[in-house]
Amino acid sequence: MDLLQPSKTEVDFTTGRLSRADYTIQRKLSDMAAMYADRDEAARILADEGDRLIYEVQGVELPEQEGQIPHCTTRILPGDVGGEFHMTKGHYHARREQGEVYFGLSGRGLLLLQTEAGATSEIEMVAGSAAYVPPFWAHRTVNIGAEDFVFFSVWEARAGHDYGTIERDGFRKLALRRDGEAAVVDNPRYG
Ligand code: M6P
Ligand code: ZN
Repeated sequence: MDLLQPSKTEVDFTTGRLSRADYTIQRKLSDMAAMYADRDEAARILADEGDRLIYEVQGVELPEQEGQIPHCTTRILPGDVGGEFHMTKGHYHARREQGEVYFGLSGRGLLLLQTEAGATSEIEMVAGSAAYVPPFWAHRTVNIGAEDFVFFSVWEARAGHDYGTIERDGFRKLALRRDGEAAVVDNPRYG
């Protein structure tokens, strides 16, 4: 295990910008068009309006060693695709036995969780919400507000991201805009 020097990063709560980011990931609609329930609408947006930024992650990178604690911010832009709110790809941890903590910094979000055994859960998040993602729960975040939804995440370095399972099966629940509010409904195409 490497002996690292203590370090500090300033976090802008409104933008999620880190003063010292090792990496920035931008996910656009074209990166995840197939993940939205209404794929036709995703294709129409790409054709008629062009690509759009859905979310951005800035993080502190650490060696993938037991006990290292990577952390990052995520900023999800407001909006929807065919009524389905802008969201992250979502993932299980490659090491299922690793959990994670999310802390809301600004805006309004929904944390969708599910297990492979079929359990689901939704947690509303605002600035100040500390949400716990226990081991074995896949997690996806959704912006259900009119402003950017920004949160801070902390996990164990060996957790790893398993995107493939979600890319194949989707999420069991969808977060849809209904009468201006968020409604969580069953995904008819799950699995
Ligand atoms: C959170 C953490 C990150 C993750 C990010 C975006 O900040 O869980 O590890 O990368 O959300 O989510 P995803 O990787 O599912 O696109
Ligand atoms: Zn995670």
